[in-house]
Amino acid sequence: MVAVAKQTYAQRATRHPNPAAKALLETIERKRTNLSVSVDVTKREDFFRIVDIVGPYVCLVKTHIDIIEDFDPSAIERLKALSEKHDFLIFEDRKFADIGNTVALQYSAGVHKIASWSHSTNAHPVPGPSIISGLKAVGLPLGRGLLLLAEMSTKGSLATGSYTEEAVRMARANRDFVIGFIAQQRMDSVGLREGESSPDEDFLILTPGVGLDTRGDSMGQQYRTPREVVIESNCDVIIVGRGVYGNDNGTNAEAVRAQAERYRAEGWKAYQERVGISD
Ligand code: S5P
Repeated sequence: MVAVAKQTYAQRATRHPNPAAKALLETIERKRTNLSVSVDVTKREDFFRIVDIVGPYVCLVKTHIDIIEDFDPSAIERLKALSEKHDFLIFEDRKFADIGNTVALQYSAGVHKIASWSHSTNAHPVPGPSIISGLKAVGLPLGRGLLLLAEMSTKGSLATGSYTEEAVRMARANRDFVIGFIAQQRMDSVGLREGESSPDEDFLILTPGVGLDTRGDSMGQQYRTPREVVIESNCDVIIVGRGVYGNDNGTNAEAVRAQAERYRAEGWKAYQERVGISD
């Protein structure tokens, strides 16, 4: 069997059993982009302006819907319309971390009703497998997918070693719903017990902490380049926030567009080099 990291997105799409993962792999291949832009701004108009500019260059728009100050339900309709216009999927970066019953409510209800519009979301494995059961009860019937935070990009992260290994084991026990990890490297050989061989699985690795012009911020974030992430660490999707829209809420539309195109090109070139294909 060819290692997952050496397969093309198209090959992986044909075999993936989860509809959210399959759709993401197909979108990546169709649009030739493994870039996800994380749109972390607090005003609706800034949010939608950035999404409309970066839309053609991304496979996935990552949201923190709870930081939008002037949110109302029509914002979701507008986001869905842009997702259709530009052919991207939506990932609400909610980072659930509570007991099963609570996360099921947070995922399905409240102001944001995340499960009704977000193709994928993520959770910290810290509560143990019950967090997956809670989210799965809501998300699986809707064809959603879950990403577990197996590692973090921040300085001093506690998500290392046996914590990361247990996260991978939790995912392996729930392959119908857990589609991959937020992590800094591939997890294929992580968490295997002595004598266990690598199972036939395809977990997507989505990686934040990506930047071309700086190595970090003043609050513990650490950046690596798309090449480091995609070639050295074999990750699948690069997640870029401020590297694309800067520190001024993406006011300069042309600069945002140019950065989105730059990160898209870097991420795609690195992928092609990894799997050994050219145009
Ligand atoms: O380990 C992580 C996990 C996540 S999801 N490190 C991260 O930075 N993130 C998210 O990625 C973070 O919440 C933010 O939305 C984005 C990175 O933004 P940037 O502006 O630093 O690129």
